[in-house]
Amino acid sequence: MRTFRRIALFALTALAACAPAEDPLDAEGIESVRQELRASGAKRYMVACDSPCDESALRDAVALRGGHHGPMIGDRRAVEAVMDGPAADDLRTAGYRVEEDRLVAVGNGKPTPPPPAEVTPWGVSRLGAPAAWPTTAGSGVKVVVIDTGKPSHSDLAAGGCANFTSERNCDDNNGHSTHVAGTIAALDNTTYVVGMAPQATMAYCKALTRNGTGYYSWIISCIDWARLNGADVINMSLGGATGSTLLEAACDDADAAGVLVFAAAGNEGPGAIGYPAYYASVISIGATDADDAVAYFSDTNDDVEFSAPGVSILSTCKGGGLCTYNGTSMASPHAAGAGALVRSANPSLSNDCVRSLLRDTATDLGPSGRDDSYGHGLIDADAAVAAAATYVCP
Ligand SMILES: [Ca+2]
Ligand SMILES: [Ca+2]
Repeated sequence: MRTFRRIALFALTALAACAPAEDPLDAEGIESVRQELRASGAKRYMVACDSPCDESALRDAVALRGGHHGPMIGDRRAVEAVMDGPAADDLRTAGYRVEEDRLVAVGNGKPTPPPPAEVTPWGVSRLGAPAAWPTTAGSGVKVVVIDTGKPSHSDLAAGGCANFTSERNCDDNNGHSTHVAGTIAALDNTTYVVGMAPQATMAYCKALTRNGTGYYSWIISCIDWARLNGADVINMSLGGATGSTLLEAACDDADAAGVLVFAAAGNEGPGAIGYPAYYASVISIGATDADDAVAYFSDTNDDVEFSAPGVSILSTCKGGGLCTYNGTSMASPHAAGAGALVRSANPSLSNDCVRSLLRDTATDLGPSGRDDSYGHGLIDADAAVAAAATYVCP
């Protein structure tokens, strides 16, 4: 049994937040059995029986035919099973009801074809990025996205990638990283969308697998990789509810090395805390909507530093096209993009100085001054870039 804690991405697949169900067959001991069975052409099935059949009889029936059974399904007289076709047929012959267990996908949005002309997403406009582009669009700044891997999309420049997950390659097979990357740096090229800092150099570190989860150890490896490979900015649209001294140390080291570290505040709502966002060395970003209201899911706590758009965010979609996501996962890359613009406008500013500049230029919202929902307010990329060249650090 693994004892590592898992960390999850902070995109909501729908506005109704719901915890993803644990895959009941996903225990590591079972995984190797599944792989063997799959190698022999086995599939997932649901095997049901009628009264008076009981659970143990059902499991025995599967095991007797060389299959591997999982837990009971809901309140059914049915069990999950992995087995080959002849075993399934044999169970049917013996009177069991056998169905193939197929995948259901979340409604993250179907890719849509490119709009007739390039769209500037509302969040990019709201933070004033287009007004900053005559000064800088992020050139010379390297942003590392620690997420589900390297996108493949015509509206994103190619970037390097390191993979610390158990998956074989660095590709984004989830879609979360692709969406996050588009908000930071979708190209200014007349198609699809444009990101906050379209001339920033992008790189990717894969710390989350196709189902959007990964171990703290993988995140830590990615933070260190980014620091040791010339990152100026890190975006982590992910988090877990438990702290880790190793995770905090990795964030502290990145900050000390001059890497601006942005993270999603979290999607657990008022009073909740997510890590790594909660660490002092990490800039915690909450989510707002098009009316500048705090998103209901956005974590509010004494560490939220800024807010940025995170509701109905249009960006690049895995497989091509565009799709709309919600979450503090979408707010953090807006802020990271703004951070890239500021760093590009004046590379000599220290991290503390950049944070101070972002604070001094933010649009205060809600109660006057810093509050636990908006932090210091909505980031204003235009004002921050305009002030960067001559900013006097406090
Ligand atoms: Ca574009
Ligand atoms: Ca305020």
